[in-house]
Amino acid sequence: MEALDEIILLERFESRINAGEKIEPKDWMPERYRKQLIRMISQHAHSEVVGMLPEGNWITRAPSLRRKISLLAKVQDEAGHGMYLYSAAETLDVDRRELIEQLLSGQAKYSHIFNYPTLNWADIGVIGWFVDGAAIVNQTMLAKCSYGPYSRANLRICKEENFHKRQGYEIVATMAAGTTEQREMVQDAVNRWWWPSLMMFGPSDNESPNSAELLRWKVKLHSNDELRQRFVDLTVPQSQAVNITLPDPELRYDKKTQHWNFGKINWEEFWNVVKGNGPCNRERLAARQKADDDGAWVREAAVAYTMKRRMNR
Ligand code: FAQ
Repeated sequence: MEALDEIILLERFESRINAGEKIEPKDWMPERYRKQLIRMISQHAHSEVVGMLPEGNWITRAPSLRRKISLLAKVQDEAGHGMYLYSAAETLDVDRRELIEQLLSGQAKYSHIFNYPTLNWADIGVIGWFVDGAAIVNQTMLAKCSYGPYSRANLRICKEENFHKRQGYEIVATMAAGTTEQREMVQDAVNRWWWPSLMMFGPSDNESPNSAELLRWKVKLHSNDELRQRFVDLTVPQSQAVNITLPDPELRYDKKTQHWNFGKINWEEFWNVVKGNGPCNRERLAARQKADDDGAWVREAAVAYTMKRRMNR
């Protein structure tokens, strides 16, 4: 009987998704859907929070007050995105503390891209252009996903990411039109960030174990490779507009498919970074651990304050 109920509930759930309805926290959902969402949303939240580190590193060295203000605002936005996303994950009956402990213990993943170093100011421009650009392509899709709280969080995030991308591209355009040294700095940053940015969309479709389930339940509406192609198609003309060369001799426009073909991605490098062996993995986790330790007294004070208020009621 229970199994039959489950089949009927699953059918109803899938027909709601196919009809374009949003699933809300109190609705019935299969356990796999809940687990997949917790995995993805928490990974996304951790990425936003860890993603503050490579850029935060340049706030004190921004070349002007105007640049400093916009970078500061961008990094603060990323903290905010982390908070929306942890809240969205909590609607699935999981505690944020548990998720943070998974990050600190190295059990939870976060985007591999944040394990690369930011070596000069041009990196800040290129991160906005490529990393936020890739994030927008991915999250514009996620803003239409089947889970209501995650969809709404992404809608808000995308609005802010658009500003991030523009501030990055404007830094790139300014430096690309500047002195020879500035142009060289941008080209060097582009050469280092291009391939890792393509990897942000995850492994190729035939190597992506989660995609089939996520596509079926409309958490993903496009595959990893489809989104990667969209990012390449959008970015090539932007690079041409600022006279910057993307480091791929195989980039060719295919008139028939109307897409830019690109060279082979080094998946060995990707998995190496995901497994914890990238240039900055240890540094990033140590920084998050320190932030967590330094904030312990704030959490304790907040709990004590709440308990005191409850006792006084
Ligand atoms: N890094 O089966 P799939 C941002 C893992 S936010 C590390 O294809 P899925 C904003 C994946 O978890 C950027 N691990 O996985 C910002 C899975 O392992 P698991 C983050 C990766 O979920 C900008 C395994 O590989 N965005 O940038 C990566 O179907 C600037 C097999 O892969 C999100 O998290 C990777 N790049 O597709 C902040 C968006 N790719 O968990 C600061 C939400 C894959 O089974 C500055 N997430 N893996 O052990 C997603 O859209 C998806 O989860 C994908 C991966 C597309 C990331």
